[in-house]
Amino acid sequence: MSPPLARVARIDRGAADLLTDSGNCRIDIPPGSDLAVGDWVTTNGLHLLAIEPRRTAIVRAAASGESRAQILVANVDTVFVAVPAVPAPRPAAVERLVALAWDSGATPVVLLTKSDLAVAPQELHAAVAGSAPGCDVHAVSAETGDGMPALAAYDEPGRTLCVIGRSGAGKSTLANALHGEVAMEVSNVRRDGKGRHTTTHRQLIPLPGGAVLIDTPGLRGVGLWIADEGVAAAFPDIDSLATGCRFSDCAHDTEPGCAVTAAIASGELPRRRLESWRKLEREAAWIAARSDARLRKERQRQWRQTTMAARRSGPFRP
Ligand SMILES: Nc1nc2c(ncn2[C@@H]2O[C@H](COP(=O)(O)OP(=O)(O)OP(=O)(O)O)[C@@H](O)[C@H]2O)c(=O)[nH]1
Ligand SMILES: [Mg+2]
Ligand SMILES: [Zn+2]
Repeated sequence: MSPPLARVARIDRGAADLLTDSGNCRIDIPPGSDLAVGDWVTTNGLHLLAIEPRRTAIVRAAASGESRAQILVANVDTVFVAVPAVPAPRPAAVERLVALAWDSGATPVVLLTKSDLAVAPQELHAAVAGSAPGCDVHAVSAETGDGMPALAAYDEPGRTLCVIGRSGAGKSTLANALHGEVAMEVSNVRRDGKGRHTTTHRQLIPLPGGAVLIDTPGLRGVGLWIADEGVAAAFPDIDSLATGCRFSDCAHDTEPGCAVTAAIASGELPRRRLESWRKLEREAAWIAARSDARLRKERQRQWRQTTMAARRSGPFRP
């Protein structure tokens, strides 16, 4: 009989908290292990035996001087991209997080958090939706409860949710509201509107409907793994326009017969979208050039698997 699977809920230096069908436990992990929150593992009760293949992963690209990329969270189905209503979100920042979420292999859902603070809620909603074509967008306030019932639809057995966004976006407040009691510490944003990096570890939290949610520290932006696939998924408008360009390798710059620049000229596509796309494409190319081939292969395999994979059931089964 194969040993039962457990789910990694939290990792501290040298140890991991696991959720199992028969309660929680803590194991030692070997130095250099690339274990991540959300991983499914087998153990002998004390030590890690094996990590199950990951269906999806959010990855931090190797920083200079490091040889290996770091898996931040694993096996996520739905990524909540938390975008606070205040200060007014920058479209490029939303596009970047959405591309990152797609690239993980999961499906992004944009949450316009702190909706109680929005001055022009409808305009804000429309603007954010324009930066996330094809994604569901929900305005929510964890403070007043406004819009929160819509999120219950995501809390179903077997689903793994993850919330990402900059520090102070309200991720932990949202996690607590969904969990039903305080699981994560929360603190006020600074007077300049920036967060305080209150959450410093990733943590998997069970939700009442049978899903689990992974709360994460505020993203500082740079250094996260984005590849062509994620950028293409975040820009379906540009991707589909590009099929009408005369040249298949069109850079949508000064090429004749470019359907993308034509769409900008006609007002169909905001120029800003193309600029944002270009920036992310460059970033993806840069990451690909300096990443190791092994990880790149693993990511490609994950992409193929997730696009074909049927959802499995049971909160404590991969
Ligand atoms: N008005 C209002 N404030 C909120 C809401 N949600 C969160 N906040 C406030 O925003 C501040 C930051 O919230 P956190 O939940 O700590 O933000 P976070 O995204 O987890 O931040 P980090 O852990 O630093 O990444 C706190 O003062 C919260 O009370 C909301 O829906 N409405
Ligand atoms: Mg937090
Ligand atoms: Zn073109």
